[in-house]
Amino acid sequence: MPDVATPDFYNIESLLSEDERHVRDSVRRFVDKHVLPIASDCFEQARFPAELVPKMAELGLFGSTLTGYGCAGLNNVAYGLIMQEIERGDSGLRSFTSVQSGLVMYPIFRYGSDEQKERWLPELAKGKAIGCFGLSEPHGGSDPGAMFTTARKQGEDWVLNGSKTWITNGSIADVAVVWARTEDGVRGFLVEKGNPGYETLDIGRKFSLRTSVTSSLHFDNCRIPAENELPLARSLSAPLSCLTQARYGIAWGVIGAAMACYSEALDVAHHRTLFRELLIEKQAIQVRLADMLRRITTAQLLVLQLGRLKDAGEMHHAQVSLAKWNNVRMALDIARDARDMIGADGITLEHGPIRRMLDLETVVTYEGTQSIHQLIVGREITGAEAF
Ligand code: TGC
Ligand code: FAD
Repeated sequence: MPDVATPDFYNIESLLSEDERHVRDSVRRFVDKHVLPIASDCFEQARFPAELVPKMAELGLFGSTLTGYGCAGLNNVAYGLIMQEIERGDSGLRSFTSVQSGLVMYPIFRYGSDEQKERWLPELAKGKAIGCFGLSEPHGGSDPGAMFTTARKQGEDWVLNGSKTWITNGSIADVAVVWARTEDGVRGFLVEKGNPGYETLDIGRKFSLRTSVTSSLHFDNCRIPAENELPLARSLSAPLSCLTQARYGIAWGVIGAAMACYSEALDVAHHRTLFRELLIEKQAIQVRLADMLRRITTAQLLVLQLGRLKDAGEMHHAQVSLAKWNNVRMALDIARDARDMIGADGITLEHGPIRRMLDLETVVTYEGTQSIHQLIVGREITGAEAF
């Protein structure tokens, strides 16, 4: 009989090390105690639960795979389990963690100078500084190579012009990792909050990822010192390599959202009587629950192997694309099905699936839409670009 709240039908537990299990269990406890009790209210109020940031930092959840600078130095499977557990609580909070870790701390760690690392990584790890990642632009996020934001050298400084949109953590970020076109190709820059010529504007009326702050970033002759350029980022492959980190975390994270929906649908089916029988006694309901478990189990095995490849330094970014596409689709389908199995009650925030479903509409779009990931895998199979 599978565990209801956190299904593990194939005893994947036995494939985890003691350290990996320990990390997962401590995040699981944190989510049960601090995230799940407030997630629906935060969603309804469109409120980012900033009060959780210090607790998450204390648990070592930011930049957890990095070494030094106060980071935990965990392996990638442990990192994936962290993402799974956080998203079992809330996709917006997982998004915050993905951006802080994979899209801000990672590029500073990989492409930054020693001074940039010393200045930002310890503060970001402690949650005392918050970061955002500005790549997408209004013309179309799927094609970042066509970016319009420019950076021009003026004396020793760089001057940025242009705008980014749909940026997670935008207005609450102390530091923005911004990608801009220069005469020598795409480069990355650290833009600090309050820098003259730099403004943010929050995007409202969102029906998805309501617990996460999303903003546009505007650069109007924004002058930043030369030392704020990321010295080792030399082309578009730098921001794309950051996306690989975030996509990897998403592929794990959405399993948490799917687990939560499955578990709630199962619970309701155990207690609701229709046509003189409990719902769990209906064949059609059993088929739907079995199908959810099938999809969750295959997604769990997929990311575990992906994580082992990543830890061995053998992971290819097209493998991450397949996992992001498969697992987000799996979670979105399960959320919709769970919503339906709860009937009319399922459209209220008294139950989780409607919130998960709406949030997953973002997750299927950001970090590469489903079509983009299909085309990345298609290119890998055929060698032909079809973007
Ligand atoms: P393309 O020719 O494919 O690549 C240019 C160079 O980059 C290398 N590369 C990668 N490296 C590491 N990881 C990846 N995922 C990489 N993808 C490509 C590639 O090998 C090449 O290197 P080199 O040395 O030969 O120059 O570039 P393209 O312009 O044709 O782009 C192709 C495409 C469509 C795959 C790319 O533009 C793409 O991935 N588009 C989707 C954009 C996207 O996902 N944006 C996400 C923005 S961030 C976000 O959504 C945050 S959400 C918050 C959260 O995570 O929770
Ligand atoms: P478009 O690129 O305009 O795509 C529109 C449609 O066209 C999609 O269905 C797409 O699949 C399809 N399409 C595109 N190209 C092709 C093709 N070649 N063939 C067939 N179909 C195609 N970005 C950041 O940089 N940083 C962030 O922190 C960030 N956070 C986000 C948070 C939220 C809540 C959201 C919703 C988005 C966020 N994004 C962020 C932006 C996100 O990465 C983009 O939304 C995404 O890359 C898609 O870009 P787009 O929305 O402009 O859609």
